[in-house]
Amino acid sequence: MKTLTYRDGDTIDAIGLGTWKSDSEKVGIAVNAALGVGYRHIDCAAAYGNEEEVGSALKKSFVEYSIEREDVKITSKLWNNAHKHEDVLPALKNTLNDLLLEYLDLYLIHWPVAFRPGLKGSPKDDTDYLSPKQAPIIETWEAMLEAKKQGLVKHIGVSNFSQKKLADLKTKTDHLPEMNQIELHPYLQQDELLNYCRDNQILVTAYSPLGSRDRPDSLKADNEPSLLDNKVINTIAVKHDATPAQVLIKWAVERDTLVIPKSTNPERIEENFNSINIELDEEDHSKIKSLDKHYRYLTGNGFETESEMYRNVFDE
Ligand code: NDP
Ligand code: 1BO
Repeated sequence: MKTLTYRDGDTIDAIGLGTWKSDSEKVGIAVNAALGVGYRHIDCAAAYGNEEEVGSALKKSFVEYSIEREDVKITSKLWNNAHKHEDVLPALKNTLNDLLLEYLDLYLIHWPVAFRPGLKGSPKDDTDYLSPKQAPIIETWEAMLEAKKQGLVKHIGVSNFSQKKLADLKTKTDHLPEMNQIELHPYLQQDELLNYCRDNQILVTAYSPLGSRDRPDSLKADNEPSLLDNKVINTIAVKHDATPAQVLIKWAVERDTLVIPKSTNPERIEENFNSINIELDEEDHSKIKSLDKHYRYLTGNGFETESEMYRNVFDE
């Protein structure tokens, strides 16, 4: 498996397993199947509500496949309701407890938006948020640095951060995030943000690489474009005797990003992992380049406030 390298020389496999929307009954099967076929990178989050099941599956699979803990890179994310400096370590410790782990390999600030501490579910109105003045992102970030100092996490980063938000953070700290996890696929290629991250030695993880078609309807637009049914992607798949999902995953890998397709189906989990074996050529890349339409499956609209407090999460 191709690996990407953090600033300190540590590495992480390019293809990982996503776990958002993987329901509690199925996520354990998915994690077990993934580790069985060779995945060594699992993407989790407190907000996915399934970390306990992921933790049990990790424990069982480590024994079943004789895998050492240090050979699997496990990511989790700080939810929006724990951005206050004093809430970060307790939230991380809950996640470690649920995942049955002593440490995480990577901990990310999930979104650049702060909810009222401990808020369950989605915000109903502006009173369910903390403004950037009440919960400055630099204070959240300093708590993430403290978590790393204490050895609870090996690497720290952010998710859903625009170039502007990264640049703002850069003016306030000498320790830039090591990772930015963002939506990336042929319809949303984000070359500028990718270049900024590269220039600042920030690794990038591509989420929703297959178009996230199992998202709840409330997060879907009418007539949204399908990546898996795209004609260009399907033609390239036929050319390489591969599947459309494999083309989308390998495209992300060949752009030197990490990629975390979600599946709870053991056959598709294996298919996705095997995408590493196909090789796209220049013509494929140039055809895929022309598909960019700046289309977001996850708009972030659900995190925008009526007031000016949080508007336009991605600064576009
Ligand atoms: P994906 O783009 O990975 O798509 C998942 C969907 O694709 C599911 O319906 C899955 O079905 C299906 N699928 C998986 N493999 C195949 C295949 N080979 N052929 C056809 N269909 C397939 O969506 P996600 O939005 O889940 O993104 C991936 C991961 O990224 C998340 O699970 C999460 O870990 C992370 N993420 C992070 C975000 C953040 O804010 N940081 C936001 C969104 C995602 P099935 O399970 O039945 O196989
Ligand atoms: C709002 C959904 C976040 C998935 O990571």
